[in-house]
Amino acid sequence: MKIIGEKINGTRKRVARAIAERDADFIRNLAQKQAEAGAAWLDVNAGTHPSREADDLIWLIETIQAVVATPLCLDSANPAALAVAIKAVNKTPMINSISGEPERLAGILPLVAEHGCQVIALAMDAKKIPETVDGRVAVVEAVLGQTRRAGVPDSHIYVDPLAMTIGTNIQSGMIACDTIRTVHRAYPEIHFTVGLSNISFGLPARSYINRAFLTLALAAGLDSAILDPLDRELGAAILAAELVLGRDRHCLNYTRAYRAGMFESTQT
Ligand code: THG
Repeated sequence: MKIIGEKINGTRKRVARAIAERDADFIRNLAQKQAEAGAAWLDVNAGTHPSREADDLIWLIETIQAVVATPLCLDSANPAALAVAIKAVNKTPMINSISGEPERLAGILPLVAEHGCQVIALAMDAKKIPETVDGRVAVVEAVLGQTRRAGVPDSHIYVDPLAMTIGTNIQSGMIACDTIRTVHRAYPEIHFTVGLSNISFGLPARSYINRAFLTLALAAGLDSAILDPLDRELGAAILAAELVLGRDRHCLNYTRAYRAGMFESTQT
């Protein structure tokens, strides 16, 4: 499974401060730590200041690229900010995200097609996030109709079924898993991702819930996730789940991680 490192996110207080103060050391450290921990992409979210978002994104991108070569996942719903940010990246980025919302599709899909980006497609439209699996699958199918028409290959799409907190809907975990399973069967080339920690929002001892959900979602077809790559317990749970699912040939990743000391009970 590929990890999208979540830590450079301006909705987190400490990161918001680092962005406001142009504290490059703090951002560089987050980038290096996540890259060393094996993140395949680093999510970059400048926070929610529309007037500053493009400038803040450019500063983040340049600061990160000065220390790591890991590709970036540009996390913004703002087409204008994304258009500017795409010009600042060294490697073709992943775009986070499009949805069934017509304005977002019209603004972002042409950028994705022009630059050959991978893109996260949320299972929601302008109205809302559908409550049922059938509703989410229908939104995904409509979005895939548009991405195909724009010439974006299915293999560049990462469908995010949207994990909503189980605290307000006890079925949330199964709705996300069944959405993945259904889309996976109909569109074998499509990838999947999920913002892992949403599932446990508002509940205690969240890490157990996150790990149980991740394991079940992996079995349904999940092949990437937005999470904290520095969480070693979570990393161990992922390795074990992939091993049991038959996705770790000769148990190589698991045994290598063991030998590297990954399973020793040290804190990150
Ligand atoms: N889907 C997609 N993109 C997303 C989300 C999604 N982007 C944003 C978010 N959801 C995923 N990213 C984060 C980033 C940080 C946290 C949660 C989700 C977070 N961090 C904790 C904190 O800030 O205190 C703890 C982590 C830490 O200790 O470092 O909560 O669903 N497509």
